[in-house]
Amino acid sequence: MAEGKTKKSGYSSDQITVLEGLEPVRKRPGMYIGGTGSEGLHHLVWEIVDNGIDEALAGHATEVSVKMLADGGVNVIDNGRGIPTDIHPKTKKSTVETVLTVLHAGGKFGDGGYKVSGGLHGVGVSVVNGLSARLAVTVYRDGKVYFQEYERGAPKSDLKMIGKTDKTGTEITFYPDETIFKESIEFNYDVILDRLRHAAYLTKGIHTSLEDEKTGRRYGFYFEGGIQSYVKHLNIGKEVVDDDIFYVDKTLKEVQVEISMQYTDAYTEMIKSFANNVLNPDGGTHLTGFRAALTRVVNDYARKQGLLKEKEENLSGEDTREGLTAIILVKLPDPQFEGQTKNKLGNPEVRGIVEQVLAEHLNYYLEEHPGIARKIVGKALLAARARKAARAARDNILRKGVLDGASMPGKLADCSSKDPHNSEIYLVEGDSAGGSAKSGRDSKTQAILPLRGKVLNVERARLDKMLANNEIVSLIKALGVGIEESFDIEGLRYGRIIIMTDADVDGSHISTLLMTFFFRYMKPVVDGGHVYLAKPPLFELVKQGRKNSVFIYDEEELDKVLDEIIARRKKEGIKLSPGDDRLKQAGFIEQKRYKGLGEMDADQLFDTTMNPEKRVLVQVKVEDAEKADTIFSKLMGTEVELRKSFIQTNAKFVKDLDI
Ligand code: 0RA
Repeated sequence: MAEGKTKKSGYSSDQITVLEGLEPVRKRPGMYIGGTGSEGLHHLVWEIVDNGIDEALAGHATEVSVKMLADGGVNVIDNGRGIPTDIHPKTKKSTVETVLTVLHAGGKFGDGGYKVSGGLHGVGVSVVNGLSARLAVTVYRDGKVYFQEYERGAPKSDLKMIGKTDKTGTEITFYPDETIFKESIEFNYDVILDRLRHAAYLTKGIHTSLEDEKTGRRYGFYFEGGIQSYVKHLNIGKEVVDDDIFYVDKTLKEVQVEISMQYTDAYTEMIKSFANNVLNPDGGTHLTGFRAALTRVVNDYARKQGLLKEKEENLSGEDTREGLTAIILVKLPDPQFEGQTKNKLGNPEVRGIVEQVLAEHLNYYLEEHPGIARKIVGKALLAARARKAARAARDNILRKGVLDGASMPGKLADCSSKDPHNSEIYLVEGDSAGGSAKSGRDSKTQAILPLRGKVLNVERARLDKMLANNEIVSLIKALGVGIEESFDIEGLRYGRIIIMTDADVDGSHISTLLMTFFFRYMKPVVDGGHVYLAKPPLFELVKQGRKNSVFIYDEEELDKVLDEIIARRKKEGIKLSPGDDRLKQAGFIEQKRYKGLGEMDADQLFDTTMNPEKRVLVQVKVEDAEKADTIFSKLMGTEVELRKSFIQTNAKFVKDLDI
């Protein structure tokens, strides 16, 4: 069979070997880049960029620039050492060709401590090559310029020396293969920019930049402060306890520990931990070490200064972290991750190392900055007191039995099915839409809980206040999972929790609030993939007699649908109405814009937004909920101006989730 292929395509035997080498990637791209949607497509960029960042981490590069080309390609340049051009002993090809055509050869061939990157990414540039229709590589090294081109992973010729240079580095231009990325091969400027911003925060001394040839947009990042700048960025819009930002960078037993932190007046903590520049959303040994040191040092200081009296109990870890924003970054030769998703750092030695580094430097910092130290301790003492008061108030409320008993909230229209796999609950904005949803629903499987007004600002509210809020109590009771210590995912009464709000700014605010609530208080519900956003239509294209309307859910979809219908009508020989009114040409009499759920009657609401056969649901992923959480802190920040601008620029937030 392979022979047949050879003849047909006329590949040389060398090329066949390469194709066979990269075949697994083309056959199962998902295994290497997660999928062939937008995320997978962007993974190609990360792969190349991360190689440039690796060079910077190893102390050989200071720049990584990305250009989105007008013809759809992506060009990435770094000023690292350049991929070696010598003949590789194993493959007998240039190392450049080896790195680009042999799976897992992208790494630096296990030459000791160098390759600190990855864990999650770092599958290798060969993967990018295998998934590109075309790829060109230019290497600047040893005073010379080398060049090679590939088509669908196969080299068009050997690596050639094409000139002289005094630079070093690697330049790769690739064109994603549209037969693999069937959905789209269009890159998103903001997504790439965000990645480059973070790369610049995490890698001290690196300049990253992005240019979009089509729009002329360009932007560059360089943060002299590295993760200190990152903390500053995260705290924009928050009141800080002191302008000074704690920072330490120390290497102990081959593990480089970098920590930066600053307290704000928020109630929640925002601590991000990274290993070799990869975010570990579930923390791990670095985070544990960090927490241990912080709790110990703050308590020791408070005791020593008499701020905590002998008979008073220690501040809890939670108290010392209230309002804290921190970045923990460790770099180690052999990172190990726990679990399938690799979201948690596992190396046991890291815990003690981080703890020791932080304890030593924080101790020193507090001694050197007594003013700040007092404020930090004062804040933790306040947190402890508030927490105790809140707990007492909460217990008091709980004792009254608000969450007890089988009684369901009055506003809930429950479904008759008691099987969570076969039940879903719609959380509906407003009583009027709630009413329509109740009449339109399939009462066997669909429960409706109308939520009035702005739910509750969970950013500022503590649990006692939350339990005093009827909407929140109704929600907790309806879901059946309890809260805090009593939280138990096993009690979940519905397999799907669907947030249904208007497609406007208020609606996205409410869904952001709800996502934040789930993220903060019911994370396993989000982790389990139970939370969804319903997508009500934006337009109805109305036909004569108001029958067979077509509903449009996305602004961009409108033109496409009209195009399709007009084309089809032409093909079918239907005489189109004269003039250039495309709506009429497509056979509609009106284009109705929906501003809110309340404008639809019960049947329409069911048909467009709740009918399992037709509706559009967007599953809320943990990243989305986390994003909501961050946006939320900003929304609720104390600076009103900032809050305003944020609501305006993020009015389309819910839509952004739909990637
Ligand atoms: C193999 C070995 C070395 C560096 C690289 C590959 C390398 C790959 C890429 C991809 C994009 N930019 C890159 N920069 C470097 C080590 C080089 C040495 O030991 O001199």
